[in-house]
Amino acid sequence: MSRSAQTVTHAPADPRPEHRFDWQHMVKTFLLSRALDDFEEKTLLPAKQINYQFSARGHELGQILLATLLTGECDGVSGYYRSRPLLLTLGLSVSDALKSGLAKSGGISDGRDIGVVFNLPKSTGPTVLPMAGGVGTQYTPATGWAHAIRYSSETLKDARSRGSIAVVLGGDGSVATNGFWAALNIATTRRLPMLFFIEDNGYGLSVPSTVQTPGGNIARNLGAFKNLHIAEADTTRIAQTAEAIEASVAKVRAGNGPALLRLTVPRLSGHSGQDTQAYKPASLLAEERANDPLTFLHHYLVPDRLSPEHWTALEEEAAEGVRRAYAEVSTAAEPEPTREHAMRYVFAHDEPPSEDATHAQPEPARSNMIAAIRRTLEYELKENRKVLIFGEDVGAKGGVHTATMGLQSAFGADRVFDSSLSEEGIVGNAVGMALAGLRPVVEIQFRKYAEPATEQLNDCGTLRWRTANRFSAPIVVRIPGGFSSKCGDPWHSVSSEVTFAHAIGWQVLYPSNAEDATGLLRAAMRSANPSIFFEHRALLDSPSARRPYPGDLFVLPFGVAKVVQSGSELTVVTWGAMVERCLRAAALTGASIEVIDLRTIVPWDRETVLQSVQRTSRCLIVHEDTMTAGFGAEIAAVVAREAFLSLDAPVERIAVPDIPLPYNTALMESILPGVEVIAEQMKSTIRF
Ligand SMILES: Cc1ncc(C[n+]2csc(CCOP(=O)(O)OP(=O)(O)O)c2C)c(N)n1
Repeated sequence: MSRSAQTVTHAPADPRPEHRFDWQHMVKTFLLSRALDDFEEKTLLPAKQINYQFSARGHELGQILLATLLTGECDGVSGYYRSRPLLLTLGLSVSDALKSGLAKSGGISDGRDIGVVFNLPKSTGPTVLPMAGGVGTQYTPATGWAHAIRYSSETLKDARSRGSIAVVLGGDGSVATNGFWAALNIATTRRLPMLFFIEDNGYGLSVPSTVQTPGGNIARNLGAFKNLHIAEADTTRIAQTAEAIEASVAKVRAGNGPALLRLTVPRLSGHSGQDTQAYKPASLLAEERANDPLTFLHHYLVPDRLSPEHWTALEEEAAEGVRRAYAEVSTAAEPEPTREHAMRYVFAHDEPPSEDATHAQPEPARSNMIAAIRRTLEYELKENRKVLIFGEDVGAKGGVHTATMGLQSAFGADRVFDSSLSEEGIVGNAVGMALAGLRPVVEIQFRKYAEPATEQLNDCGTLRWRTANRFSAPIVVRIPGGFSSKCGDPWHSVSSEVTFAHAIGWQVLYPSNAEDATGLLRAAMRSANPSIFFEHRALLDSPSARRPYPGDLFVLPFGVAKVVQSGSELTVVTWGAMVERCLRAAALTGASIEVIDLRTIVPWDRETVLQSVQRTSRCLIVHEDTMTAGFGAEIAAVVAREAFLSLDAPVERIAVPDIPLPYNTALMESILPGVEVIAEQMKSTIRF
């Protein structure tokens, strides 16, 4: 028997599972969802009261059946813009649904996000993870939730999470995304309790599903995928659909690893309110209308289980419920969201560390930076069982930079482990874990290789804001980068910390020595906000970055620069590997030069920089990132504006020109800010 024949299950034709479902309740929710779509499509959209409308018309049945089966205390669902029927079943109120579309205060996001991008926090029962606008982004966070369920139940012995599952909903277009494949790999290789719930309406916007996966059927194509239970159902067949959903949920709940269920559904409206569906032939539109699951549900229940009068009464009740909620929402003295309010919730406020914690308790011997990082990770792993560390090669090998050497054998493979080679997977997985309350610390092997994770990183940064403080994912992403002591190259030596400064919601930490690395990493691992922790490759074992290990309790505050050398003639602002070069350059000039190590890029210490410039009247910024729109440009703009009257010379910048770092070592050094070049610029700025 072929593998696909073994794993693809077609549910029996008509087992009539009527006793297991509260059909009347389901009809109510179905009709409510229809009434909401009707009201939006026929009233609010033409009146331009809402700007986005993504009708769930045609998708309701499967979602409602699924939602009624999410009975695990720690179940988590990651949905997308067509998932409103599921949310209505799980407790989203009609007025919150309407408020979200109308961009009113309250609702799901306080007018911040488009109406159908939902979330639903729950202290018990199914949580709906924050959705996002990007197709495919819903997948990898769901793997993190599934992983957290298993970790909580098996390692932390939390009885609440036992038997809980993660579910991710997606359309047939979404199966072409990187996120889908990253999540599928993670879920199947780790055999996670996760259900992929694919609602195949035959189109991704205007593109047919045959363009998304060969033959247009992802379930059939995945027949040979190991560790994946596969099922299919057609939502015009009510009993078959109910059976297939029930069986898939049960399979995952029983701990048999992940499952993928493909439901065939019609899309009965355009992709969104603006879409006329001109790309669909009239015969297909007619066929879709004929395949409306609501008609089939009616046949299935009326008159045997529900009288025609009862059905009609439920229809009227649903329409009336929507009208009533709209009347309340539109007339309520609900304040419009304000600008002041919209400025909140990018970051949570972390309590500053205690005075004691910021004082180093130095050991006699000096430690290099990588050993300091390893010790910090080790201590935090010991202190907090919610800390997990993963990434490429961080397990048995201990990381290509050795930051996690020995940690897997000390703490076990459930705490420190290798990930698949997918940066989107690593970050999205971490986001889901953090949403579930764990404290993941992930390693991206080299700065450039964070690029595949860009979407997950950006969405993680805006998560607290988008959900108006309902959710956050405080992950730590360790990223080695910059030139190495031996050579550079375009792949392993990228800096580009400014990219993360520009991404909203990230703390960006860039230590120049072992002591600061310890204090900043520990602070990041305890922060309520996500952090990028930049590890400069040339500093990991450089003598200049060695410091006595400052102790297991040492923590540094963010946004507090260090004046590493005081001076009165020039302020130099720098960070990372340039700190030491600037100190050497300053020594060559014989002038009195203040050197400030910024230590954290977001937040950055404006006060220390501005106070220094006000005294010295001159400012030079030195960084390794490329010149154009490097972070130096931001500092220069602030200094030019805020210290304008104090300046006796133009604010100067030295940075790498706008080219990648070359491999040839001498060539690389000619590109990097060199000690002599820095010294010359220092002298000329002082002379100006
Ligand atoms: C990454 C990304 N690319 C493109 C889009 C624009 N877009 C929004 S929905 C959509 C089609 C998605 O189709 P599918 O996943 O099948 O879901 P359906 O709308 O059919 O339910 C596209 C192209 C997007 N939101 N995100």
